[in-house]
Amino acid sequence: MTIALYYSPGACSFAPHVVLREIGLAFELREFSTADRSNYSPEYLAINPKGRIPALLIDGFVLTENPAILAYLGRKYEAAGLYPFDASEDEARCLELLAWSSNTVHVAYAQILRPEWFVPSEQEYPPVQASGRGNFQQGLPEIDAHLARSRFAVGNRFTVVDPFWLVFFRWGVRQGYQMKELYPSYSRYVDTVCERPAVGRALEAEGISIWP
Ligand SMILES: N[C@@H](CCC(=O)N[C@@H](CS)C(=O)NCC(=O)O)C(=O)O
Repeated sequence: MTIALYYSPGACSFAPHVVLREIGLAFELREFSTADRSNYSPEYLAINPKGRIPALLIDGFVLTENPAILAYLGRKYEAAGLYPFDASEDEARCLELLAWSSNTVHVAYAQILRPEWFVPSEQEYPPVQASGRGNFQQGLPEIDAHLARSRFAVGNRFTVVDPFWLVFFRWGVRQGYQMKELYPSYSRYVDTVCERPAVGRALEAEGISIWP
């Protein structure tokens, strides 16, 4: 069975990358870097016509959209314990946080990095980016407050949501935010999550780090 993750170093594809390693699957990493726009190459568009990263290929089945990929992996490989089946409220929370992470926090960051997706003319980029920074900086304290009450995104267990939140933390560092001072609970949680061997291996494989 061929399992492949189409990723770009440091992109949101880092979340399913960690999940694949947590599950312990043998998989191929296929790099299509957003930095050089190879995610818009004909080769990648044949996999995902939207040109967005990530895409997951499992035995001929291609899946896109991070929340779908993360929930699918968590549910399909139930034994890894990355998806809460046992308590319906936990499962609902997991889906709620995947949706919010994708449609609110991730989109805020896209406003900063890719204003051209939101407005047609370059003159309009600065206000879109400013609004993105505002929106992103609303998401980060929400995560911090959540983690002041809860060990992981969903209660006491590491789930498919957590590697997604690790991505946002790293992006906050990249934006130059004083993450440790501003978001102490989020920072402590990231230290804990980074102790997981799967996270360390994924960082190494992508050639990235949380801190510069
Ligand atoms: N809704 C998509 C969004 C994916 C997305 O926008 N990914 C970024 C990387 S984090 C991307 O593909 N960017 C393309 C680019 O920057 O050209 C999802 O949840 O998977």
